[in-house]
Order: sequence, then structure tokens, then C-alpha cells
Amino acid sequence: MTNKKKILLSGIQPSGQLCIGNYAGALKNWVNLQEEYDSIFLIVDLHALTVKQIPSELRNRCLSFLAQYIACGINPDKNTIVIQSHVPEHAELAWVLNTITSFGELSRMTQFKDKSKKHSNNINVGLFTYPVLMASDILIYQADMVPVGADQKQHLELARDLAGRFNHNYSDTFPIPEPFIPKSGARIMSLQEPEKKMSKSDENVNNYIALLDAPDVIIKKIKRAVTDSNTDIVYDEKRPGLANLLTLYTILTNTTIDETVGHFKGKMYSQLKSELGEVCVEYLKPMQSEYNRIIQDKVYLNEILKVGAEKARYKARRTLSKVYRKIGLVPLPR
Ligand code: ATP
Ligand code: LTN
Repeated sequence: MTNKKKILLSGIQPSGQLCIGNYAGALKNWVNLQEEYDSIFLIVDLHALTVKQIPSELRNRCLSFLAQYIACGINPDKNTIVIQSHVPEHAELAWVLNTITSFGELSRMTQFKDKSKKHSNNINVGLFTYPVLMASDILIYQADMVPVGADQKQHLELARDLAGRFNHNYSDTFPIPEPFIPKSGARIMSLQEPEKKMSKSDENVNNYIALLDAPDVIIKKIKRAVTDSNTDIVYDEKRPGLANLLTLYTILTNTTIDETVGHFKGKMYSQLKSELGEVCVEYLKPMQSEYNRIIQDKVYLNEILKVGAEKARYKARRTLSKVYRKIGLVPLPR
């Protein structure tokens, strides 16, 4: 009997600086789930092009993100790590999926609306069709499971709808992918504006803690985090700044909200901030030193990219050929 593992896929855009939000919502869960699944982790550079990038920075960031994935605990020997543009099949399948996606369903995407507001001078068509490329990333590898933060739920719904629609129009081709959204940490909030989510390309660096921030920077950012004018420490969603700091503390200490609230009962906000700062610095320290070691070794990193692209292309090509055949494209005569 074959005991084939299910397929897990996820990705992060190489924009800005990987932050503790990306870690809590995505990376941490990738690390925890990697053994159980046949996993593919993407650096989605084509997605990052939907907002303006500086070419040399984008290039360096892809390698830096790769090293950070590994430093966080992704095992490159057991999983596939790949840069999206190294597998042209993603863009090819996205084209086919574009033809079964309606203008209306993309218009409803909240990320498109948010990013259009934020980048009102660059509302490009790529930003609009972004969720179709994401669906392609998932479906091209026949993924069963997709660990993401809460902000990606709507995009995942689209991927599920498109898989179902294609299967219905032609015949069974894609599994319907399941989202994995963690119970705690699915939506880490901005430190200065806790009513919006933490984002790694926020123009205000005080809004996020980068995984590679120096200890004094981490401590300072947490100290300055916006809370409220109350004094008691309780978990209340209506006090988003405080709730966010408590959530971060539970994630970094691997405890529950109740335990964290119990621990800080009767203490002051300043105490919470200083303990959280220390905990965060200690948590990130081993990852940072691992990163500093790996990033030096370009030969090692390039080898991972070569192997990753080869494994991924093989799988992607198989799906794409099947899709092309089903929709009636003529295979190149041999
Ligand atoms: P950008 O600011 O560059 O648009 P981002 O920080 O929103 O980026 P993405 O590359 O869009 O990050 O997302 C990578 C992963 O991190 C996704 O799974 C996403 O859901 C998750 N994620 C992003 N922000 C948060 C957050 N604040 N809390 C939890 N998870 C998050
Ligand atoms: N849209 C995602 C990044 C992303 C992704 C994916 C996540 C692109 N392709 C495939 C999971 C699976 C975001 O976080 N903005």
C-alpha cells in the first residue's frame, strides 16, 4: 500500500522585510507542518512585482528570504523551496485560470481594494489579477493544504472556486485546497496603528518587528507600541494594541492567552512591554545567528534553488500538460 503524503503549499512575497506577523501567520506553521506533508514553499517574486520594486533590492531580497526560511526551521533537504519565476508554468496556468475568472469576483477582493488605495498612482492590472496567479501557484502543484494568515482567506476561497469550476467544466483535475489558518497569530496587528494588520512593507518601520531587527531595535519598537489609556491587563479585542501584545507574548512563549493574562495580572503595561521585548529578542536570537551563517554561503543557497526549481518544474509541467490537453490545446507534434 502506498502511503503518499498530502501536498502542502505556501508562499510569501519578497517585498519589505519578513516580520513577526509573517512568522506567526505563516512561517511558524510551515515549520510545524512540514514533516506531515510533501511541502513546497515559494518565494513569490512575480506577485511582488504588482507594487513598485527596486530591481537590485528585489534580487537580493529573494536570496535573503530563502536564508530566512531555512533559518526559521524549514528543512531544504526534505521540502521544495522555489522562486516562483523559476517555474514559468505558474504564469501559464494563471492565463488559463484568468479565462474562467469573472471580473466581478476579482473586484470584490479586499486586498485589491486596500492596495489600490495605498498605491493609487499604480493600480496596475497585475494587482487586479493577483489572486488568479495565487490560485495557479496552489493548483499547479495539486496542493491539498495551504497555511496562511487570515488576510489570505478570501484569496484561498477563490482558488477553491476555480478548482471546482475547472473540474466541473472539464473533468476532475484539481483537489480542492484547504486553508490552514492558525487559531492564534493569524492576524498580528501593527504596533503603531493596532486597528490595521502588521505588514512587512509598511513605510513606517515602527509598525512591525522584522525577524532580522537588532535587539535594541526590537526593545525600542515594543516599548513605543500603542496601547490605550487603561491600566489593567486583560484580553479584550476592543483594546487591540494590548490584545496584540498579549497575543505576541503567547506565541513567543508557547503559552495560552489565559496563562499570559494570569502572568501579567496586577502588573503595569510597562512590565508587559519590557518582558515581551526580552522574550522576542531571545526567541529571534538563534534564528538570526543561523541566518548570518547561511547567507554567507551562496553556493549552498544556489544549489537549493537549482534543486527546488527542477523538482517543482517537473510537477508543474505534468499538471499544465494535463490542463492544456483537457481544454483542447494541440500538443506539439513529436
Ligand atoms: P506586504 O506588506 O509586502 O504586502 P505582508 O506582510 O502582508 O506583505 P505577504 O507576503 O502578503 O505579507 O504574506 C505572507 C504570509 O504572511 C501570508 O500567509 C499572510 O497571510 C501572512 N501574514 C501577513 N501579515 C500577517 C499578519 N499581520 N498576521 C498574520 N499573518 C500575516
Ligand atoms: N498572496 C499571498 C502570497 C502568496 C501565496 C501563494 C500564499 C502568493 N501565492 C500561494 C499561499 C499560497 C500573500 O500573502 N499576499
